[in-house]
Amino acid sequence: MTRYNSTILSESLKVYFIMGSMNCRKTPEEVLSEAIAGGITMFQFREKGPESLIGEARFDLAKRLQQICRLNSVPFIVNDDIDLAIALDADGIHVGQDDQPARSIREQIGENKIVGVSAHTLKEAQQAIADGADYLGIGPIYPTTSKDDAKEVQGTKIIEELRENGLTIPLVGIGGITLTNAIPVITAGADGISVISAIAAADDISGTVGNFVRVVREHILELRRLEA
Ligand code: TZP
Ligand code: MG
Repeated sequence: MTRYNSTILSESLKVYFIMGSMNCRKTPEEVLSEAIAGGITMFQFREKGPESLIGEARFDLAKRLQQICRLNSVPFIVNDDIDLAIALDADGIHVGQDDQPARSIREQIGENKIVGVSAHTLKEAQQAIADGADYLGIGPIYPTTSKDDAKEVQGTKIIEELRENGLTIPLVGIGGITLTNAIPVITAGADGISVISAIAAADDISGTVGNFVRVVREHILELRRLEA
């Protein structure tokens, strides 16, 4: 069952930026501030992998990035780490299939927080919804170099399959999404796109985000016109 208002969440998923310090070519604070200036609609703190911060440094960075999000009314989501999400009173948490089960995450974090779950099949998606997910992350849609243990590339077909099977939960596509391949993700039925490298590694972060926002919104309007 979905607890979080799905219309609001669908808006927040339009351009969902994910990063940790290891994805950044300047300070994470600068990268996040520029991404917010460009118009990102949600942020996920994902500090993991060989070069990532640990312990107090990781906690302190999370807190600083959360503060930047708060000042700008951008929802702040924590990847994987339920203890960090609770300690920071984050707006929500995102978990994968290899993390704690979504049902237990929902029980620990409560009804009023956003729970996102990565799903790769219809069965995983249905289970995540039954376990209390508010939105699903679907991918990798395209090849990605930002996740070492990424599953097989799925293309946009998986999103179409979920919609054809009647799933109405907010969905976001992830994996290798760029300005030139974002539109098919929306056409397939996603509410938005989530992006690491095409934003974090851009020379002009705010300009790139602005273009993502424009491309996604214009295409959603176009789909609505075609449906009318
Ligand atoms: N989950 C599936 S693909 C991926 C994650 C976290 C990485 C997405 O990063 P990028 O750089 O946008 O391909
Ligand atoms: Mg995970």
